[in-house]
Amino acid sequence: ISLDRKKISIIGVPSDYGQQRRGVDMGPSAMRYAGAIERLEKLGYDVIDEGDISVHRTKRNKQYDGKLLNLEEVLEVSERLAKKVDEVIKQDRFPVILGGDHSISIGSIAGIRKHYQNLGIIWFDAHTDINTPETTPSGNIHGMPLAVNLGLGDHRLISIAGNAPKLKFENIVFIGARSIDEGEKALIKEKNIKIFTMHEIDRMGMSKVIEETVEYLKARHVDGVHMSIDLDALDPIFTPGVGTPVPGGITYRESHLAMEMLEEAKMITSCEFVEVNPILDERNKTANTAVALMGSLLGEKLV
Ligand code: 6HN
Ligand code: MN
Ligand code: MN
Ligand code: MN
Repeated sequence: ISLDRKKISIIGVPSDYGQQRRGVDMGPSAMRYAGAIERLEKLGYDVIDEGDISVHRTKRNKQYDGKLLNLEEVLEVSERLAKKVDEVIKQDRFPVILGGDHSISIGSIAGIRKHYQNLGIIWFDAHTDINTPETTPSGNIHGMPLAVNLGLGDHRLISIAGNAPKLKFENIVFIGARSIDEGEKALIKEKNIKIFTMHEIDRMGMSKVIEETVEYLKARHVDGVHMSIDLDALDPIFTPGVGTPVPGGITYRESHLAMEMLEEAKMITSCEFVEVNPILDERNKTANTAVALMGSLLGEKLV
């Protein structure tokens, strides 16, 4: 799939089942309202808004299955999303996925992975979302999508769209992390996963961080790269509308530079924008930032 073909499909995933704060299910609406489709059309893309994956709103939050909150609902959404993403890529269109909380990555990566043998992942996030049912402090599945895609965790989650692990530890790059649970730290160290925490961003600058990210993934010979951005990667000053804000994050300009450099690298083959919660936001600031980043990632220039 190549962005040169100028065909994009927007897929909304109005799910808040991966965590316990209401409102993140309205993220896709907030990003559409912030002008996502018009912004991409202005760049010359043929944009199809595929609408939202259907998410049932019947049961809520109370039923734990072991330590996995809303497991049945997350499974259902993930299966549907994986199928939709698969269809879109089959049509040779570039998927832009709008969340929803970060548990949606279970389905998006499961769908994307069918088209790549050696998929790379760039994960912008204050967190590392690599908890397992054993290490989770919360039971919230939005803290687990990478573990699931690596084949760790509940068997029903890891077998969405096929049993084989969807990702390799060495094909993941974390950028912006500053809140990592003990169990996650142990796994990141054990598997030697590439990570640029806020410390590295401070020391090296975002420019060098992205250069090294691109070099690293090229050296891994990835055949596609999925860019997943949790808006809590940015400092809450710029993106207050997120469920799990952590101070000391990426600045507005640093985030744009990252997107601009990834666009120049012509490496990204799918992307998603998650954890936008308009209920917690200030005048749709977080959705506006997400859509501006989308513009930069997909080729918008300052002049
Ligand atoms: N997110 N590490 C914490 C947990 O509950 O597992 C927070 C996860 C946040 C997840 O922001 O996508
Ligand atoms: Mn249902
Ligand atoms: Mn996060
Ligand atoms: Mn996340």
